[in-house]
Amino acid sequence: MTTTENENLASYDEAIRGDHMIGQWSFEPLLDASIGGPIPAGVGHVWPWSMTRTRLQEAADILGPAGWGRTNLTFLNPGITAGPPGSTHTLAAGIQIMRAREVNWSHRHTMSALRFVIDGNPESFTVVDGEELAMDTFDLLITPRYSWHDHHNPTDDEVVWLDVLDLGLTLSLKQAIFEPFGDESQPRRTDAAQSQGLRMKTLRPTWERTRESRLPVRYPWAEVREILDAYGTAEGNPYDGLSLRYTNPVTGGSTLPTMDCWIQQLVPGFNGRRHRRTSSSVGFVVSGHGKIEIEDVVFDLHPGDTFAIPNFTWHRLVNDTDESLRIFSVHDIPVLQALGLFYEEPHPIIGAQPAPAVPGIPKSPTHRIDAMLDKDETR
Ligand code: 1HN
Repeated sequence: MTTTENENLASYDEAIRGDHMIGQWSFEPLLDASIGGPIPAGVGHVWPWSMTRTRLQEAADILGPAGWGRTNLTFLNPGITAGPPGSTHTLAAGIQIMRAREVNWSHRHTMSALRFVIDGNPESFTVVDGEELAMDTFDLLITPRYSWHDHHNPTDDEVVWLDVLDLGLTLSLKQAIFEPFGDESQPRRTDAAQSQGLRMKTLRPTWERTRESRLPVRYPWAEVREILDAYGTAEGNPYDGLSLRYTNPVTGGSTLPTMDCWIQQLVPGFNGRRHRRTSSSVGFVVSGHGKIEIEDVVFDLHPGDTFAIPNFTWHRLVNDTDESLRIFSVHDIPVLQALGLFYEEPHPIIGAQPAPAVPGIPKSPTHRIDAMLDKDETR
C-alpha cells in the first residue's frame, strides 16, 4: 500500500470507529499472533508456602473474625494485568484460614468452588446445601455453582485450606450472581435417610431420579491415600506421572462442570516430558519436593507451595528426590472439552489410552469377540 492509501485507510478506520464498527483487517495482528495456538494468559508462577502462611496470619490478625466474609487471600498471576483477577485467566486459587470457634456466614454464588484442606480437623466442617462435610487434612470438598455454603470451626485450633474458584471464567462470561443467606448458618439436614452423601454410593433408591450435578461431594483423604497406595510405584504416563481425576461419584465425569481436580503421585526419579494444553491449571504440593519447568523458568517445589500453569505453556514436572511427590491440581479442561477447544501437544494424553485389557484371553482366531467389547476396551 502506498502512503496515501495507508493514510486513507487510517482515516477510514477512525471514521467507522465513530459509527462503532471495526474492519476485519484490524484483527490481523491478533490473528497473526494466534498462528500455531492460543496466546497464553499470564506466566508460570509459584507462591511459596512460607510467604503464603505468613501473609495469611497477618490477614487473620488485621481483619479479626470474618463473620459474613472470609479470611482469604487470592493468588494473582503476575502476568495478568487486565480482566478479572486470578491465578490463571479462568481460575482463582487462594488460601483461607478459619480461626478457632469461628463461623463464616452462609452465602451462595454462581462461581463453583472447591476446598483442599491443608490443616484440618475432623470436627471442623463446611455445610453445602444442608450437608455437613468434615474438613480433615487433605480432604477435598466441593461447593458446586449456586450452592449455599457456610464454614464452621467449633475447635480450639485454626483450620487452613486452599480454595479454587472458576472466578475468571464466570466473570468473563458475565455470569456472576451472589446471594447472602441473611443469617449465620443455613439449616442442616437432620434426617440421615435424606442425605445426598448416602446417594453418592453404589446403592441408590430405586424410586428416585438420580441427581447428577450440583452434588456436595467430600473426597476423604483417607480414601484417596488408600487408592494411591494401591497403585504403588506405578509410573502412570510419561507426562503427568500417576495422575488420578476426582470423578463425579454419580456420573464418573468431571469433578465439576467447569473444573477437574487431580491428585498426582510422581515416583522418585520421575522426569516428566514437556507438554502443553489449551487448558490452564493451578497446583498445590501436598508432600514431597521437586521442580516444575514452565516455558524456560524452573521453580523449586516444596510442601504447601501453590503454582499456576497458564493455558498453552510448555511445562514439565520433575522429582529428583528419593521420596514421592504428591500434587493436588485443578484444571479448566471440562469447559474446553465441552466447547471442542481442548487440545494437547505433542499429542493427546488425557483419556487417550485404552483401559487395561482382560488378562489371559487367547489371541487365537477363534476368539473374535471384538463386537462384544465396549469401544474403550481391548482384549
Ligand atoms: C468465597 O465465597 C469463598 O466461600 C472463598 O469460602 C473465596 C473468593 C472470591 C469470591 C468468593 C468462600 C472466595 C469467595
